[in-house]
Amino acid sequence: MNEKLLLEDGTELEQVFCRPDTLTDVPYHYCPGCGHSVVHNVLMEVVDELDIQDKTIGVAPVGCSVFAYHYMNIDMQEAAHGRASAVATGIKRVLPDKLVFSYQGDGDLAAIGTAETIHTVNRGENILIVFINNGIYGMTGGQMAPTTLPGMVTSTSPYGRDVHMAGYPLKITDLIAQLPGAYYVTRQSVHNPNAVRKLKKAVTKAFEYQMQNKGTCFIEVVSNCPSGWKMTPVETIKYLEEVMFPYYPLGDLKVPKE
Ligand SMILES: Cc1ncc(C[n+]2csc(CCOP(=O)(O)OP(=O)(O)O)c2C)c(N)n1
Ligand code: SF4
Repeated sequence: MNEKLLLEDGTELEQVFCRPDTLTDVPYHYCPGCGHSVVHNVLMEVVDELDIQDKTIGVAPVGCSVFAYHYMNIDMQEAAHGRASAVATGIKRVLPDKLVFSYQGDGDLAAIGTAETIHTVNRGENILIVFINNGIYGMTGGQMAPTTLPGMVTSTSPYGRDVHMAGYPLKITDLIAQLPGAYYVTRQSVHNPNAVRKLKKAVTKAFEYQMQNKGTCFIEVVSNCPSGWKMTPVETIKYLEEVMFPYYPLGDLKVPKE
């Protein structure tokens, strides 16, 4: 980055963006407009900029991002559904000098993995947990997740989520922020360039805190699932702004005191 590009006519251009070395050349399998790919880019740009490619270990979930290890050019470990934060705990304890993160969807982290998530944060494990909340089980056909909004239509709630039958959406990030082991908890998104920049800052901070052994950093990204929501990518952005963000407000939930 910040290299000069010389055009054929002699014009010099400053290069302000390039594909980070930390992303492989493998094309993403994600649906068009899906937030997963943008979050992958952000994570790897930060790893690139902090020059930590050789010491970062990611833990991939089960869900649409199950193949994250194909794209992130770092050491990666696959975890069973919901167990990514427990696997990340093991890796970090054995290799404390490495920077470890788990990457998990809402079905993975807030349904089957609820216990692992809460206990990992409660122990204050010195890892980063990246939580992609698209309000649905994307990979398996768009079923209702704990995070599905009231009235939201999914393949298992065709008349909309009925809270009297299925309960209320689980704001697991709000719970996490109450735990003493949580050092930095924030809710971000990738629905526009400004949001992407904010997410990048949050990821950078989280890795820096991990270098200082501060405890668990938890970043929720309120994301979209055009296929599961049965919307165009543009329609999902409107839905995020008008429906998802009022329920899952963006911003920091817990910031370090200093
Ligand atoms: C133990 C176990 N239970 C259930 C499944 C089936 N399964 C695979 S992915 C998934 C849900 C994924 O949804 P989410 O974590 O929200 O990620 P997304 O696909 O939306 O990114 C489920 C239920 C599984 N693979 N293993
Ligand atoms: S099903 Fe949804 S979460 Fe999965 S890749 Fe497609 S848009 Fe993304």
